[in-house]
Amino acid sequence: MNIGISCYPTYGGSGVVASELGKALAEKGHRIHFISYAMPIRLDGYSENIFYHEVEIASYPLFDFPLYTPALASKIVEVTKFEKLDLIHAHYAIPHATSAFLAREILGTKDLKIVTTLHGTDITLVGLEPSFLPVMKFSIEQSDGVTAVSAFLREKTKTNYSINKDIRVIPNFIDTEKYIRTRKPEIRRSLAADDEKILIHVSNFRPVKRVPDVVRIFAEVRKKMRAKLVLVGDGPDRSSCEQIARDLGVWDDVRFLGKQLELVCLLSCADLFLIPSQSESFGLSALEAMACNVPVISSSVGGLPELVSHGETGYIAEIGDIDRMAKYAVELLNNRQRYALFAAASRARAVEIFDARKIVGDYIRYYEEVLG
Ligand code: GMT
Repeated sequence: MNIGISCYPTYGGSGVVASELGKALAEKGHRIHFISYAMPIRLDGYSENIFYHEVEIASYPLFDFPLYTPALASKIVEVTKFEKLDLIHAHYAIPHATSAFLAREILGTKDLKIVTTLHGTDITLVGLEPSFLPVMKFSIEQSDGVTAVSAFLREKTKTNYSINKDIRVIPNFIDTEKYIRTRKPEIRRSLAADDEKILIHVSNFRPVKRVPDVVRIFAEVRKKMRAKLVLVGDGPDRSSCEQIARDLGVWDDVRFLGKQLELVCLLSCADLFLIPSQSESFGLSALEAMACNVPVISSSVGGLPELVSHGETGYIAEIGDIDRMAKYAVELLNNRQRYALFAAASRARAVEIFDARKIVGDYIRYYEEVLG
């Protein structure tokens, strides 16, 4: 197949999923054309089947804002004409599905099929803005195929936008051969002493992730045991988290590592992953941890209960219930036997349900269905 993929190229999970899917499809011999305003960060290395088409956004004194949606549509038109795309896969509905629809109208053909994957805040937050909602609903309804990364997100889409269309749940995935725990004693030693546990969190530090809760949970855990907290990523809440760590007297035990590309070595040193989000349609970072044998403590929102199996691969608590999450963490870290079971079950769940080989196959079958 000749497949166009439009996505955000930055650190967000939707760009990661789009890039990993494209790479896996290219390995199977499909020709993949990424269309975006910058090179997706995970598109490292050369592949004869991967092509990147950059969207140029013209500026003009009259334009107060960059006009990305029409620029992307024009690029999709160009790539479809010259590369004979069978299908365009839009990751994160705004504006990718809208630009794809516009491109298809301009081309005047029904031969270019549109598959839209809903990722999270495109449905739960941004799309609900009155200034976007009608366009979102329309773009989803006009797509030939729609997938959601969790059953939670499918239901939210149907109820919030009154959409009756069939939405297929295809969960996020991970390459469990790449995401595998590897002993890294020198890195572990740089993060914590031998008798200390390591708790880890990875995110873009946006308010929706509730990273301040991560620091507060850690401060409670720290009262009961020797431990370090490793925070990976950066974003608007980083400064307040640094302040909270100082206020709670745990500054010396928290490592702010900022953005990191290589996560496996860090996850391989960790004992527990914390994800107390306010909203989370899937939680890709938690899956990455599970694949590296790291149990997860999460909030009970969105798609997290579809990923974390309570009492088997981790624990789930209400949003903001810092005491309970800290209690779960201490209990698990202090129970060597139960911990070993949870760590093994985390890896097993990642491999059995969310492995790339299985899920990429689900996408290919879905494309074939849409192409008829
Ligand atoms: O919505 C966001 O925070 C950004 C979005 C993205 O595009 O990066 O993340 C969402 O998509 C990820 C990949 O499917 C999911 O793992 C995240 O759970 C989801 N984020 C939220 O729902 C908050």
